[in-house]
Amino acid sequence: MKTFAFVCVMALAAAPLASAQATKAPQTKKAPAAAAKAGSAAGARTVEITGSDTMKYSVTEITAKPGEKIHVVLKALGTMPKIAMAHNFVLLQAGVNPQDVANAAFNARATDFIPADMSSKIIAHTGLVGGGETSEVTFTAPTKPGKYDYLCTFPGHFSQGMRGTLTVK
Ligand SMILES: [Cu+2]
Repeated sequence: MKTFAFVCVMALAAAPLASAQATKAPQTKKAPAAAAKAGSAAGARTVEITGSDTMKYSVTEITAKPGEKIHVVLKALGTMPKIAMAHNFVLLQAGVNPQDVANAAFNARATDFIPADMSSKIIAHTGLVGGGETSEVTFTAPTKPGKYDYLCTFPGHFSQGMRGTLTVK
């Protein structure tokens, strides 16, 4: 009984160490490439966002001036295969329910989870990125002050909290 308990304690102690090392290494290695690419959208302010295997954005609040040019660079961290874990950034027009877009996206794998019949509800979106990939989009923030939702439309990610808000003021 005593031996069993000791083994359990050792396993618990080792787990956090291993996961901390695993998440640290890729970030430092690949950061320079993303930064070099971000300079391409002239005159726009760059916002870098990462998406993780835990289905979260690193940035969930963006503030912009009315009509400001914004350049979003989305990078997927993580090691899962793209078919099981990928991310995008989809910015919605004011008043659009992100749940409706997430629901429609479930059946839109052929278009990388961008529902074709919802283009009028979307201000801008990146491509779909798997682990280590980067996609970027430049757009002009709405001129009307207010809050605009953005979300990842990969199935299940919105309900896991992969969403954020662009505030124009
Ligand atoms: Cu996602």
